[in-house]
Amino acid sequence: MLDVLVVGAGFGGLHMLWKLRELGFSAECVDAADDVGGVWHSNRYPGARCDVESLVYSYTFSPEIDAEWRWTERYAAQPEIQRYLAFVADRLDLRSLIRFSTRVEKAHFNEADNTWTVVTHRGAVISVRYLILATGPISVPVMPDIPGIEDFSGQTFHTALWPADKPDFTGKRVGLIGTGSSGVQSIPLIAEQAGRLTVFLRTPNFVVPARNHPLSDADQAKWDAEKHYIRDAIWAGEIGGAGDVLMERELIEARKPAGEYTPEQQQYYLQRRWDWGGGVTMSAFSDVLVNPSTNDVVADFLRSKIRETVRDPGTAELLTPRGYYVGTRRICVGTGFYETFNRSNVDLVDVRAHPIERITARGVVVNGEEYPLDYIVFATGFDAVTGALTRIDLRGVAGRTIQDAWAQGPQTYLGIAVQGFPNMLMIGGPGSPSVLSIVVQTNEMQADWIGRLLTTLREQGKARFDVAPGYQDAWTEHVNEVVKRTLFSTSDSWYVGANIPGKPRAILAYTGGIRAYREKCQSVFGKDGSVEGLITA
Ligand code: NA7
Repeated sequence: MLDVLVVGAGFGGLHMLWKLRELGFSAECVDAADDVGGVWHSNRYPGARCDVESLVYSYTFSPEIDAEWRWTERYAAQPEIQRYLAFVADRLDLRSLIRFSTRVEKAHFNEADNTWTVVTHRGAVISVRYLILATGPISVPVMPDIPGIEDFSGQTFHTALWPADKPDFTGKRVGLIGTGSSGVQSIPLIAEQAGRLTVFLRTPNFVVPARNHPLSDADQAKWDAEKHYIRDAIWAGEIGGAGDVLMERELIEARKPAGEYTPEQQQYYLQRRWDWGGGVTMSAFSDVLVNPSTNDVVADFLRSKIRETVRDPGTAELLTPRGYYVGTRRICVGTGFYETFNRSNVDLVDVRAHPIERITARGVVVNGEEYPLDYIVFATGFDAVTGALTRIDLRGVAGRTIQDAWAQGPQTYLGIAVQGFPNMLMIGGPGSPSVLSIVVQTNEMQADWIGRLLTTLREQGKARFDVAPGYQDAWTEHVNEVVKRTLFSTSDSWYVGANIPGKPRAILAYTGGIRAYREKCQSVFGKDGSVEGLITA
C-alpha cells in the first residue's frame, strides 16, 4: 500500500510530491490533465498571465530550480509558467510518480484500517494511508445559468478550458461575458483579432496597468542581490500586495496608514505606484483593506484614471466600479484594458441594468435586442477554493460527505485538515491564506507542515490523525472573526462564494495575514512530539 496519494500536479502537488519522496514516503500523484501545470495547463486563453511577479511566483524550496530557471518577463505568461512547471517535474524527476489523465471520483475513509480508498474515473482503485488534496483554489470553471446556451449555433469557449488548438477570431463577431481577471486579460487581444468584439459587462472591476516588461540582466542582478530580503519581508508581512518586487526601497518603506500622509503625499505615492505598475497601487497604504476612508482615497485615484483613459464619458462611467471597496473583489492587472474601449470595433453592453435574457442560435439577447455573434467567450470564473473538493465524492468517518460537513461553509483546522476526515490534508484549502497570498509560497509552507506532521507520526508509529474536538471550531471562528476587521465581507465576490448560487456565504481564505498564519501553524508542533489540535492513534 502507498503511504500517500497527492491529488493535483500543479504548483502545490508537485512540491508536495517531491517533499514526500525526500522524506522517504512512498507517494504518487494523479492529475485529470495530460500534463503537469494545474490551472496553468488549462487557462490558455489569449493574454493569460500571472498577476503576481514571476520572480516571487516561483518555488524557493529547491536551490537547483532557483539557480537554473530564469524568467523572461516581469509577469510570466501562461506558456512560460507551464514550461517552468514542466522543467521542475523533469529536473526533479517527478513524472514517473504521476498518473496523468486520471480524475479522482471517489475517496472514502476506512475506519477499520485507517486508510483511504480512492477510485479514479478509469475505475482504478488506489489504497493509501494519507490523502493530500492539492486540487487548486481556482480550478473549477463555472458557466453562467443563462437560458439557451446550448442553442447557440456558433462556438463557445470558457477561458479556463481553452482549446490547445487556438480559435481564430480574425474578422469574426465575438461576444465576451465576464470582466474579472480573465476577461480583462483577454479582451485587448481578442479585440485586436476580431472583426467586432462585444463585451457584456455586469460588475466593473478596478484594473491597474501591469507595465509588464522583459526582465533585463540588471533586473536579474537586483533580484539575485535582494531575493533573500524580499522573501523574508513577504513572510514578515512587510511587503504588501503582489510582492513589490524590484521596487525602490523608499516606496516599500513608505507604506504606512494613509492618515499619516497629507493628501498631496497620498497622491504622490499612489502615482508612483501606478507608474510602477501591477497590484502595488493597492498596497500604497497599510490600511487600505481595513479603513474605509483610506480605501476611498485609493478607489477615487483609480476611478480618475478610467476617466482619463476612456474617451467616451458614457463608456467610462459604465466601466467605473462603484458600490464596493477596492480590493474586496480581486483587483485586475491588465495591459491596455481601458484603452481597448476606445477602439471602433469594440462595444460595451451594460448587463447590470438589463441582465442577459437568453442566448439564441444567433447570439446574445439583452433588453430585447439580439447581438449577432459567431463566437461567445465565457470569462465567467470559478467555483473557488472549495469547488474542486466538493466535486469529489469525499467521505470521512461514518461515511459523512464533505458537502455535509461544509453545508454551513467550510470548516477546517488551519485550512489544512478537516475534523472527521482522518489522514486527509489540503494544500491551499479554505481557511488558509491561499488566494489572498502568493499561493506558491503558502503552498510551500503547507507542504513543509504536512511533511513535518507525517514524519512525526511515522516516528511515533502512528497510523491515524484527526482533528481534536474544539480545534476546528476555534480556527473556523477565528477565520470568520478576523475577516470582520477587514472590508472583505462587505462585497459580493468569489472570495465569499457569492458567484455560485446556493454556495454558503463565508470567507474562503484566511485574512489574518501570512505572518500570523505561519506562526500559528508552526506553534502547534510541541518539543515532546505532540501536535496541538490533533488526536493521533
Ligand atoms: P471572476 O473574477 O469570477 O469573473 C467572472 C466574471 O464573469 C465577472 O465579471 C462576473 O460578473 C461575470 N459573470 C458571471 N456570470 C455572468 C452573467 N450571467 N452575466 C454577466 N456576467 C457574468 O473570474 P476570472 O476568471 O476573471 O478570474 C478568477 C480569478 O482567477 C482571478 O481573480 C485571478 O485570481 C485568477 P459579476 O462580477 O458576477 O457581476
